[in-house]
Amino acid sequence: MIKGLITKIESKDFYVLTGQNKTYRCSLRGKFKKVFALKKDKLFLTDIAAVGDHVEFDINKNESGVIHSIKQRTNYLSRKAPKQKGAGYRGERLEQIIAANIDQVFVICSIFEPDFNNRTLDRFLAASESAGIKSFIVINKSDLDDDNKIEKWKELYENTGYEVIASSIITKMGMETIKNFLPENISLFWGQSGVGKSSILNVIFPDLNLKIGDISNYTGKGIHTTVTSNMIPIDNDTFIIDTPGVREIEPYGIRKEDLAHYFIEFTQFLKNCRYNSCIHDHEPDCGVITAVENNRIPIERYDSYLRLLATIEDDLHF
Ligand SMILES: Nc1nc2c(ncn2[C@@H]2O[C@H](COP(=O)(O)OP(=O)(O)O)[C@@H](O)[C@H]2O)c(=O)[nH]1
Ligand SMILES: [Mg+2]
Ligand SMILES: [Zn+2]
Repeated sequence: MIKGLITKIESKDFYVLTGQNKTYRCSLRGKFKKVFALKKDKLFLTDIAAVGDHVEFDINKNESGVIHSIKQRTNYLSRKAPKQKGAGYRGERLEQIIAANIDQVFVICSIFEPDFNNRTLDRFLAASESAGIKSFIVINKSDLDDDNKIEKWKELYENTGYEVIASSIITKMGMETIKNFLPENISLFWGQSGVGKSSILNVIFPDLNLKIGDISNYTGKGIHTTVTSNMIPIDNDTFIIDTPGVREIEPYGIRKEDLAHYFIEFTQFLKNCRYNSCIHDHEPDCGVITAVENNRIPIERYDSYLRLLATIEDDLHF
């Protein structure tokens, strides 16, 4: 039995990297047919093995492998699987795992092309928080920021407690800052298509040669490729994960009554709510609503919160 790390998944092929720096193409043993994950006391049907999973496998005569066991994850990042045409609402793969066992997430957005969208950013942040993973915000394409929009957003998010890095692959702004956070960590680069995730990684690690998306991709009209996250070893303790294009994500498995915990600056006000079951929507004597009125919580973040709250289905558990 050999130990390894899943670095890439293509359909039913799992690419597993060993300590000897060799990658084997593996399949999953038959027993891994369905896996139910427990998240916030509810069961969900979920992906069986993900990029970042530690596995044990055997090698066949033809040098391909069979995975026998998957080590328990310390954490994992996921989103609601996109609805598939023809599939029932409760169809399989309700949850799509982006990657497992991550130290930190860089949520990348751009100020222009595509336009900065704070609600989209907040969805990525809430998903990372619900997975219990530290996240950084990168606002890229600062070279296109003609009317200084980045400054306002940077200040807003810094006040909530996030580290915000303004960046550009043209002027190289922010590249050293991002690079300095990476050593000895497993770092995942997440965000909408076209914001510059792969471009930034190519600047920081010029040997990578990651594929750069066509600018038309973020309009959603481009061809949808089905590649998964791609984990790249930098050295023995440093890994980066580039993620494929998505237009939008919905966090998965978050209950209405828990959502406020994933808006980090809300948490200090929750004790002021009159009702334990408060979802900070319309309830009287709500600590969050009061904080919004007193400008202690930015209205932009509360607006994101309400919109996200409205997308959480009550029936999505069994
Ligand atoms: N002006 C400008 N364009 C950028 C910057 N970063 C990336 N791009 C462009 O944005 C497009 C999408 O980049 P890509 O790295 O593929 O984005 P990804 O989908 O997030 O990986 C490409 O045409 C890049 O050349 C930047 O800082 N400034
Ligand atoms: Mg990319
Ligand atoms: Zn409340």
